[in-house]
Amino acid sequence: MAVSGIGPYDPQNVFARILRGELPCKKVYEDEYALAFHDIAPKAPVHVLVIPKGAYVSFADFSQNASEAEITGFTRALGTVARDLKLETRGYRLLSNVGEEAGQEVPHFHVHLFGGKALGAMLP
Ligand code: DGP
Repeated sequence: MAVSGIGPYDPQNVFARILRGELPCKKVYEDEYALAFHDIAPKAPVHVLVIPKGAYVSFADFSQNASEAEITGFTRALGTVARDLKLETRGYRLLSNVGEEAGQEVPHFHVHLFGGKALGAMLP
């Protein structure tokens, strides 16, 4: 079920549990600010989720409440993951669902990184 993109952070959400090492993930990148791992149900040949280490429900929360260091560090990590996965030549897509109407399911801010095929026109 989709979640609200704002509101209190649930420390038991699956990405919080992955960050704490309580659940496994196929990690592709980690630094002080971000963790990136393969989506459990990939929608493209490359489908990676990039999440901040801080406790933010959604982009709405992160963009307003994260520190400048966290925002910079996370943004830099996103680009680094795309570069490390060699997606820069052919291109890639970043997407973040925020809240119920966007279909956000996991209430820890995450950016989907898609690539590895022609992705076509962006749909709403
Ligand atoms: P969203 O709808 O934007 O909240 O997307 C959540 C994504 O998270 C969805 O593509 C499936 C993925 N996902 C959910 N649970 C897990 C999990 O336990 N491990 C991994 N790797 N991905 C998960």
